[in-house]
Amino acid sequence: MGYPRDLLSSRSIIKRGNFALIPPEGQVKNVVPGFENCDLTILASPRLGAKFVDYVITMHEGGKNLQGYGEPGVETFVYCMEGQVKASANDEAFHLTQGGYLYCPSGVTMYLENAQTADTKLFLYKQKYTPLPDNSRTPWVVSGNVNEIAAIDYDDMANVKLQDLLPTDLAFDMNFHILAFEPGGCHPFVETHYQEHGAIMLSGEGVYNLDNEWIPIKKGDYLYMGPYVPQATYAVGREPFAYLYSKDCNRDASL
Ligand code: UGY
Ligand code: MN
Repeated sequence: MGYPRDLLSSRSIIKRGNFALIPPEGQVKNVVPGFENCDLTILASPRLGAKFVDYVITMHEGGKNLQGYGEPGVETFVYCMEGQVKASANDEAFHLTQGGYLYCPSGVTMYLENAQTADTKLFLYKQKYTPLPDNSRTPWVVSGNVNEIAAIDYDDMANVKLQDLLPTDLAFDMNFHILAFEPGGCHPFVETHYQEHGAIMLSGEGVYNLDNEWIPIKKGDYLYMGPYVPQATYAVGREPFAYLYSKDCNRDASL
């Protein structure tokens, strides 16, 4: 990096509690104990108004967290964007390649280790788990790969596909999804909802409406969408505009 080649400028937009765009160019490295040989950036967090914490991590050769990630009462999720990682939980190993993911419920520690000499890129998440009021069901460890999950038409539109990564079971208080829009595809309406999202753009380009501002977004960008922020997108460019995002679910609003 060093001296800038032009006037300093940024595509970042930060509106705490409402929405935020954090493009890769502005991201800085954070040290988080337990992660070794990793470039890690904390994205959304309670400081931004989110109830969860999202990170992007580049694991270099030998990159790992063998001290364990997770804490009591907290659920965690990791998604492999590029490369391959050996993940483990409850003494079970999961070899995650591009599109692979692992969810660990509260009480289960996640261990991560780069499984190649080249860099591996991960998206990581944690949130305090909200149990069911009667504690009748609790979530379990889930692993899979989005390349093996059926993509269904989103709201009867053949040019927009949705994938659900976690079970649609009341035990889970959140889910991860991938939405993929063919160029020209769009949301059926501008959503305004109670739930919040953290979203990492996996491919393509779109123009995103956030609180009625139209903002160009592309692969690598991160979006935080707070509760009730109006949101929708039109996909542009030449390849599908796809993003991985979290959404809270299955729980009543608390007073
Ligand atoms: O599930 C959702 O709320 C999703 N359609 N939101 C979004 O893409 N911004
Ligand atoms: Mn939404």
